[in-house]
Amino acid sequence: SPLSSLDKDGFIPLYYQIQQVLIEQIQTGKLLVGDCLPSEYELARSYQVSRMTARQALHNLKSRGYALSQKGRGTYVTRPKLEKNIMYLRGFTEDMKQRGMMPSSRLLAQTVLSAKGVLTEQLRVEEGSAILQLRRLRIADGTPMALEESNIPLKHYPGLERTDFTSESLYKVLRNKYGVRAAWADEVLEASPATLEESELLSIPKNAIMLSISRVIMRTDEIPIEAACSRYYGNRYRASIRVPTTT
Ligand code: 16G
Repeated sequence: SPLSSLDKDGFIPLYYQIQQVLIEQIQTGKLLVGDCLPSEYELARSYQVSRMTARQALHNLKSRGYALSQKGRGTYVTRPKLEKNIMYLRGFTEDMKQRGMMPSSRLLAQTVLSAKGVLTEQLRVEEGSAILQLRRLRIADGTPMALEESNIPLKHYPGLERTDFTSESLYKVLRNKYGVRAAWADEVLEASPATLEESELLSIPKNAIMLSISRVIMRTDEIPIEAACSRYYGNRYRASIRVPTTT
């Protein structure tokens, strides 16, 4: 029953729990496109919550594209948006712009090398196949934020090595020139002290704590886009995610 499905003593807000129950019903087909959702009043009554809480849950469903309200018809389920932001993986340039900061880079190296070892597995290419490697210092509003190494399999992106990455965004080029769309990434986060080179390039203390984010990012057709490692100075950066719950 609705009553037993809410965790009233936990720290997950009630509106969020209700919203997730409704989303699950939509995703599993218990509620179909065009079906009416319970009204604010009905939700409040069956979950024993305030009207405000019920309203918030419905509001979120609408803003996330699951539902629409129409006078005289109530709130009904709509076709979900084709692409949702959860799977949208931002590059550094885009990320900084979104925060209202001015991104720039210092290109430390741009080389073509032949794949071996773990890179062949990550990028799913044969030994010796051509990889474009970029090493960049990533800067936001004039402050160096991270040292980044990117490895891109040229097999899938021929000619990419001729782009001048002094100021270009890698993801922008991949998107605009190669039509690449990112689907998902495997990421590993770990902490370690800065190397001497890193402390000099980032102008940070020797042995400063770095947050390393390594990732392999994949296209919708399961072809690898990039194997990368970004090393952020721990005092200038932290990572956060929204963890979905299962209801
Ligand atoms: C991010 C990515 C990095 C990618 C870069 C592209 C992480 C940890 N790293 O920094 O892999 O190469 O964006 O940025 O997310 P760009 O489009 O500005 O070149």
